[in-house]
Amino acid sequence: MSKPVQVFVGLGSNLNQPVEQLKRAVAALLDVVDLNGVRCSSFYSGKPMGPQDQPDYVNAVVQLETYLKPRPLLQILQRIEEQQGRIRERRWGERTIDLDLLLYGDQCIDLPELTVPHIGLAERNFVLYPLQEMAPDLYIPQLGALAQLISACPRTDLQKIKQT
Ligand code: ROI
Repeated sequence: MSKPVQVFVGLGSNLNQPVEQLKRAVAALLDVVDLNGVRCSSFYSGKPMGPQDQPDYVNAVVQLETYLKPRPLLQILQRIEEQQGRIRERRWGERTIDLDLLLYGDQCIDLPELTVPHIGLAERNFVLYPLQEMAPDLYIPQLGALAQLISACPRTDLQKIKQT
């Protein structure tokens, strides 16, 4: 085996105790033998992107290393969503837990079930700011330097949550 791929996963929840949902998802990722060096950003709270008649979100980004190919990795993320009883009522609506494969090394992936870099990444402050905390010098394929994207994406209402 050559080198593991560096992966970033976005976590989001706005139902059923979002902070606990995120903690559970991080614990589940730490438990997967094929995922190494799992570390999580701070948790952030913010207003929903999309319909405003839903609770605020809690978001974070996890960085990890793996030799898994994108599809098996995606299946692991989906299994964790299912284990946490993922509810998704409507498009762009409330959800118990979302695990989005944001970045897979420097690869661009365009499959029916998976687009990497994740669609909308450049407009989502709740992804960019936690990413900056983890990897300030990151370069995002097709989109450019993270620092550049951050400078074009206002932080607005995004707040770091104090963690105990
Ligand atoms: N808005 C925020 N703030 N955080 C999310 O994780 C999130 N996820 C989504 C939509 C509905 C687009 N809005 C969000 O899927």
